[in-house]
Amino acid sequence: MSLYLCYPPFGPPTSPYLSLPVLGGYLRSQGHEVRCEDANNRFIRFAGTPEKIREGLEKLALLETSAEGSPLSPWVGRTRELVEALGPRLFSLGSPEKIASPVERNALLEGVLSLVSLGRADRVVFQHAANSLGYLSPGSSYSSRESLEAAYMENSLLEGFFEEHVLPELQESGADLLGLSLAFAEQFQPALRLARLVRENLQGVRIFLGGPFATYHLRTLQGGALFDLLDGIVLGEGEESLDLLLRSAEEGPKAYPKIPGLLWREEGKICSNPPGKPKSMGSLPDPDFEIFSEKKYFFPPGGGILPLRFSRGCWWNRCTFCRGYSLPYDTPSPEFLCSQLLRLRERTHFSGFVLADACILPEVLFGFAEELLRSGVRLLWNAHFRFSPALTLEKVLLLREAGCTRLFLGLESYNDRILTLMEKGITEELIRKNLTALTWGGMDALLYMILGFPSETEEEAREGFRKLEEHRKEGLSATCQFNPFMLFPDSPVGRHPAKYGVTRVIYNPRQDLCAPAEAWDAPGMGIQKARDLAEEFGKRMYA
Ligand code: B12
Ligand code: SF4
Repeated sequence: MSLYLCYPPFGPPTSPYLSLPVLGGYLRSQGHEVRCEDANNRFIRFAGTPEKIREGLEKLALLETSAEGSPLSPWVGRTRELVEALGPRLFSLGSPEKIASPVERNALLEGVLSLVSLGRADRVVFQHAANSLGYLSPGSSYSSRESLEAAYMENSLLEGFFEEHVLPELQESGADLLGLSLAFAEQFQPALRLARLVRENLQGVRIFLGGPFATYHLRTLQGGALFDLLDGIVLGEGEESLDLLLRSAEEGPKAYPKIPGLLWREEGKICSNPPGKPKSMGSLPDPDFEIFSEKKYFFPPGGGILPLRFSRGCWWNRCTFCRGYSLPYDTPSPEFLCSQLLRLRERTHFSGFVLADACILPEVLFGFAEELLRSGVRLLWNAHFRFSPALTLEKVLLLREAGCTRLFLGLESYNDRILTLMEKGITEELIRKNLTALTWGGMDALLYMILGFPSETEEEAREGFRKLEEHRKEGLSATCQFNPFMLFPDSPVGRHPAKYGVTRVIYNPRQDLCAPAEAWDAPGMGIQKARDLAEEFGKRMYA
C-alpha cells in the first residue's frame, strides 16, 4: 500500500516545508512506498512558465484599459511596474542562476504571482515583509461551508493546475492514500479543491488531511460536511497514524478506531480517537530531502538552504497570545543533532540551513555549535531563538564561529508592562543586553513584534518603536517584522479575556473553525490602529 503525500499551495515559497521530508523519511524507514509532492512549489513554477507569463501579460494589457479608476487599478499598476522593472528577467524563475539577488527573486515572485491571479476569482499575493504568500478568496478559510464552496469555485487561479500537474502523477504513482499536509490556513481551500478533484476522478484513493492547520483549526470540528471530501483528519503527529493507515489499508474504514488522532465520519456522526504518544525525535530516522533541489526553490547554484528543526514543542509554553503546544517538549542531544546534520550534508550537499524550532533550548543550540566546530565542517546557518540571559557575548561569538549569521527572536513588545501581561518571561533590560551582545558579536537579528495586545496604547507602541530606532542608530542589530495582535479563542487571552481587560470578544459566526476574533473591546489602541501601526512601522523600518 502506498501514500502520495502532498503539500498544497499556498505556503512560503522559498523553501520546502519540513513535514514532507520528516514523514517521508519515517514512512520509508517502515517499508512503505511514499511519493512526496510540494505542490506549492510546483504551482509557483507553473505560474512562472513562459506560456503562463505571456497569458498574464495579455490580460494585463486588457485590464489596463478596462480597470482604470476601479478598485483593481492599483494592483494592475503595481503589476505593470514590476513587469517593466524586471524586463526579460520576468522569465527567470526556471533559471535561478539568472536572478541577481534575493530582492530580485522576491520581485519576480510578486510579479509572476500577480500576473497569474489577474482576472481570477481568487488571488495569491507575495508578502515581502514575511517572505510568504497570502491567499485572498471570496470565502473564509476559517469557515468549513465557505471552504467547501471554494473547492468548486469557478475561474479560480488553480483551474487546470491540479488536473494537469498533480492528478496524473497521483494516478501514475498508484497510491492508495492521499495525505494532505497543511501548515497554514492559506492551504485549506486549495487542499479541498484537490480533494474534490480526486473524489471525482480517482475513486478508490482515500484522502487524509493533517498538519498544524488541522491540529489547531479542526480539533473542535462540529459539522461533518468536510467528510464529503475527506476520509479522515489526523490531529497531531502523523508518523504512527500514517504508518497504521498504510498497514491496515486493506481493512478500510474498519481500521479507523485504532488510528491515533483520527477524526472521521461514521453513520453521519463525527468519531475521534485520542492522539498517540509522539515518537521521540532522537528515535526518528533522518528527514528525507529527496524532493529538495536548490533550483526548485530559486536559490543560486550551490546555495541551497535546508529547513531543519532541533526540537518539538515549546519548553516555555506560557506566552498569553500563543496557542501553545500540547505535546511534551522534546529535543535530542547536541551530539545526535550534529551527526544528523553531517549525514544530511553528505546526502544533499546543501550549503546552509535554517533552524525553524518553535523554541530551542539555549544549551542545546550552544552544545550543537560546539559539536559543529569540533567537526571542522563550515556551514552558514540561521536559527530561531528566544531572548535569554544565557545569550552572552561569549555565546554569540561561539554561534558566529560555528557559522550562524542571524537569529530570529520573538521580542513582541519593547515595554515591560506589556511583556509582563504577555508572560513573555523577558524584560527591556534583557532585550537591550542581548541586542548589545548580538551586535558586538557581529550577529544579525530579526525581531518579531506584536502590536495592539489588549491595553497597549499607541503611545507605548510608539515609544517601543522609538527605542528600536535608537538602537539601530547606535548600530545595534534590530530589524523587525511587525504583526497586529490576533486573538485566538484557544490562547490564554482567548480563554480568559477578562483577565486582560477584554470585556467583549466578537467572533464571526460564519467561521466555525477556531478562527481569530474579528473584534474585541478592551482598553488600548484597538484593532485598526494596530494594523495601521504595523504598516507604518514596517515601512519606516525598511525606508
Ligand atoms: C517553520 C515555521 C514557519 C516558517 C515556514 C518555513 C517553511 N518552509 O514553510 C516561517 C518562518 C516562514 C513561518 C511563517 C509563518 N508561520 Co509558521 N511556523 C513554523 C513552525 C515553527 C515549525 C513548522 C515546522 O517546520 N514543523 C516541523 C514539521 C515536521 O511539523 P508539522 O508540520 O507539525 O508536521 C507534523 C504533524 O503536524 C503531522 N502532519 C503534518 N502533515 C501531515 C499530513 C498528514 C496527512 C498527516 C496524517 C499528518 C501530518 O505529522 C508531522 C510530523 O510529526 C510552526 C510551529 C510548529 N512547531 O509546528 C509554525 C506555524 C506552522 N506557523 C504558524 C503561523 C501562524 C505562521 C505565520 C502566519 C506567522 C506570521 N504572523 O507571520 C507565518 C505565515 C506563513 C505563510 N502563511 O506563508 C502557525 C500556524 C497555525 C495555523 N495553521 O493555524 C504555527 C503552527 C505556529 C503556531 N503555533 O501558531 N512559519
Ligand atoms: S510564543 Fe514562542 S516562546 Fe512563547 S509560548 Fe509560543 S512558542 Fe513558546
